[in-house]
Amino acid sequence: MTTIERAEVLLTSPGRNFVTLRITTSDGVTGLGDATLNGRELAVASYLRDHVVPLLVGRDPARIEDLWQYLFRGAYWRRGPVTMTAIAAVDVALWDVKGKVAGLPVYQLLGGRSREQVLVYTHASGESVPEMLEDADRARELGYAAIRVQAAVPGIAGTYGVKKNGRYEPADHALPQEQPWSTEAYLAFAPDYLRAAREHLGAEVHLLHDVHHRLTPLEAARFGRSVEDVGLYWMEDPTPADSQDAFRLIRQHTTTPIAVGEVLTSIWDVKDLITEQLVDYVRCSVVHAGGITHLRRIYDLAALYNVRSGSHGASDLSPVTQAAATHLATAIPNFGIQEHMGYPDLTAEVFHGGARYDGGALHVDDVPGLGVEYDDAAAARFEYSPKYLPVARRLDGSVHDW
Ligand code: CS2
Ligand code: MG
Repeated sequence: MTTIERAEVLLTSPGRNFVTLRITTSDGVTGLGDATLNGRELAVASYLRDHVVPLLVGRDPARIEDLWQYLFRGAYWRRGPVTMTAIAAVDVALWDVKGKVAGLPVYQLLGGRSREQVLVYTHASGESVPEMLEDADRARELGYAAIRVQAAVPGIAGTYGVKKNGRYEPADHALPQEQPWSTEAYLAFAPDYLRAAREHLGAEVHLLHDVHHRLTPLEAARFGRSVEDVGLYWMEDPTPADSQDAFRLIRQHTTTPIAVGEVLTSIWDVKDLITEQLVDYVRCSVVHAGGITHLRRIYDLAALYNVRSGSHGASDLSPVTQAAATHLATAIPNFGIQEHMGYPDLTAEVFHGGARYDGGALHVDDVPGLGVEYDDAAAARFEYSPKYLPVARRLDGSVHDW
């Protein structure tokens, strides 16, 4: 019987930190899984190295579902981003192995093509509205039909989502950077710049906006109503999703579509959002929601309630996740849109292949598995060092959701 012979936890930092799990079978077949949890990478690396890898060696790599159940139910302590990211890394690596053994791309194992390509959206931002609009024009020139727009709020240094020197990387400090936040200033400013973006880009471009957990349910309801004329594709994370109930209030007051889920890591965390149709898109990701096996379950539940996928795909989700997400998005019936920020140039020195961007969409080729290869020699050149996401503080000094 073929067994799992080795499982390596690989840390590297080609332009940004990534954690990758590589599983090698007794037949010499390898599979990759992304284990990157931005700002908490070492927690997942240890969970894998110290508590999962010793349980994997000697097991049958073909038994993906059984291993998922074993790692989820067998841990006793379940759910949460660290556990579900570790399980995801194993799951995705085993789907990669299964595809290579079968000689099929992973999307074929998931039911085959439902679409020719995977529509994506990218980020446009600016320290000022003109700068944001210029960035959006650059995105249009690159072929994007869907653009997330974010502008710095005057007087609020370091507003969420605004690029620095042409790149957006929030986890860029050795300790959490404290950023000021003013809901009043944001609410007084954002609707106007979203309207300016719609006027500048025209009606045919999908416009998205990430509120990033900053508003109370009532503030989010009012915000959603105030921008209904903009015709957003979605407003994302309008309020923290710790309580799914919070979205009932928002839903009662606005028809602006809602997308939630990038920080939610299991079907139980989004069950009510889906079954009560409190959201229009679920943003859970392959890397943080238990892998292809679990995310497929989330999107199958969503399909029953006319909720579509809108998976998280920021640059802190590695090219392994982007490939796996594109395979899944190629196959599922209720695909909506996939986030695509691209990566620092150095990242491609370590991760070869995977999903390919072209003309506003991601594509996967018909190579067995996920189609990503990991270059150890290159990875060794980029040493991991801890980096943290910012912490937000209101103007009175109290902590706010970042
Ligand atoms: C953001 C992310 O892409 C998004 O929608 O919410 O940039 C998020 O802030 C980071 O992935 C956190 O690591
Ligand atoms: Mg987001």
